[in-house]
Order: sequence, then C-alpha cells, then structure tokens
Amino acid sequence: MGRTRREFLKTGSAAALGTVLAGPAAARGILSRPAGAKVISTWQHGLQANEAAWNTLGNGGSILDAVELGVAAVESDLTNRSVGLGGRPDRDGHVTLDACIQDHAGRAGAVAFVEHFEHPISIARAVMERTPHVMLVGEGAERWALENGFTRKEVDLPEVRKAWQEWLKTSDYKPVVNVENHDTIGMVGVDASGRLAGSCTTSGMAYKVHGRVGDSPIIGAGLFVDGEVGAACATGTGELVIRIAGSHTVVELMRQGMEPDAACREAVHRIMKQNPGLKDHQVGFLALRADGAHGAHAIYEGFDFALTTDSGTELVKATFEQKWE
Ligand code: SD4
Repeated sequence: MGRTRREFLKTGSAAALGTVLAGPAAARGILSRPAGAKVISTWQHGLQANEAAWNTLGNGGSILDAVELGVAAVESDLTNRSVGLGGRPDRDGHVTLDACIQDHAGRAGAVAFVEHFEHPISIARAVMERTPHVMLVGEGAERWALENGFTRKEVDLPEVRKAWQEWLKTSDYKPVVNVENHDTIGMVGVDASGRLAGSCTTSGMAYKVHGRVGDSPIIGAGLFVDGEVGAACATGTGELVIRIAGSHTVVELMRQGMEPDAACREAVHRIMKQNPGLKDHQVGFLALRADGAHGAHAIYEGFDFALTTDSGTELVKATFEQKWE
C-alpha cells in the first residue's frame, strides 16, 4: 500500500526538504501503480519531469505533489539552460525565475522575478498554501521565501557567464525558441481518481530586460487548471501567450466542447491572427481534459512533449502550423 499523503509530505516534499524524488532509485521504490493517471509535460526535459511525477504518484503522493516534484527535478538540473538556476540570465547577467502551480479546486500560487532559489515551484506552492495571496514577486518573494524555510543557493556557471558575455558584444535580443533553444517546463496531470493539477517553471527568455516576466508564472497564461473541465499549459514566447490568456483560452474552449487538440490549435490560431507576419516565435500548448484525453499544438514544427500513462512514457511530436526554417 502507498504511504499516506501526510507521511509522503513529511518525507518527500521538495518544499520541506529541498530535494526531489527522481532517478532510478526512486523508480525502484514505486509502491503502487497509479492506474488511469496521466502526466504530460513540455519538451524533452519532460521525460525527466514525468519520471519524478510518476514516482511521486506511485509512492502515494497527490497529483499536486506530482506536478510540483516533477518539474522540481528539472529545476535541480544545472545542465538545463532554461529552467532553474542553470538557466540563461537576463541582459544584466541575473538569472531570474518564474513559476506557478494550480490545483484541482483552482487554488493557485506563483512567484516571479526571483533569484537564488533552487525550487521556485515549491515557493509558489507555499505561497498558495500559506498566504492569502496568489503571486509574490522579486525582492518581496525572496524575503518571504527566506522567512518561510527556503534557503538561498548561489550558482555561478562559467559556461553560462561566458555565453552571456559573448551575447553582450552584440546585445541582439532574439527570442528564438525551439527544440535546440527552448525554455520552460509546463506539466499538467490527472490522477487515478480524476483530480487534476498543473505546474510551470522557467528562467524565462534568455537575455530579457531585467524585470521582464513572461507567461509562465501567470495563472491563465502559462498554466490554467479547472478541475471540472481540464488543464492546459504553454511554452514559447510568453508575451504572445499572455496577450490571449493562452492556457485559460484552451481550457475554456474545452469547456465549450472542443477536443483538447482542437482547443490548442484554436489558441495557436488566435496568436497568429493577432500577430500577422509573425516569424520565428514559437508557442506550444498542452491540454489535458478532465476525462484524461490530451492534445497539443504549436506554431512551428519542433515542439514535443513527454506523455506518461500506466503503459509507459513516450516523447510525442506535437502537430504544428508551419515548418521551422
Ligand atoms: C517565457 N514562456 O518566459 C517562457 C519561455 C518559454 O519556451 O517557454 N520558452 O516567455
């Protein structure tokens, strides 16, 4: 039998321990199979995230624990240049992090523009669970995190610093996002009893203006969960996603009866219509309906996502509008 949620939280929560259950050891420790559950998450790093999320479910964690610990595994990976403290900095050389989380009941927590914390997703969850607020940003968020048991972590990666110094020579901001150059992990999941949750975390667009916040920590833009209908998350150029309240749009379209993939396609079409002549800006959406059906769609070829069910994990190529040239 799986551990109770309380036992799990005592021993397994990234918020409590600053660590994540991941990797083969955790996989060997799976106690039960979460039959009927499904987890999907953006890009290839979704494979790593889904493994951690699935292990969390298998060890008796809730779907909220799973989406937190799933993306936390990617936040801890310092080789990842688009999530967590290994991410590329803004134009002033600061790595600033954005994250949000939302549960089945629509409770939500978010942090934006925070520096020097390994797990912004866990701070976001703590904001949701321990404050009357949804979002804390910048210095206030950092101070609140320190006061609430999170510890600072200094990371200085010479390779990242060197690339930023190289970029400074031209200071040409090109928010190109695709397979080789993507940011953000967004995850949506449903457990065996039909409860939904989602999470999203990023270091944002490389070399952004200091203070810039994208869609990823914004409920309704980078992530939206409505337990009665479904959940969606987004990746790509955040400004485009914010302007159409992207993830909320996808969920509302599903509420009106659209299939998850059609809902993602319609959201992509709205972005393209709103930005005629748009080039070299990728956006991709993932959708998960409350009955477990999922869908995805992107502007350009190259967006893929990790899909995990009780029959295994696969990396799936999303449908798209245009070839990336
Ligand atoms: C942002 N949406 O900060 C993020 C970046 C991203 O794939 O997802 N890139 O705008």
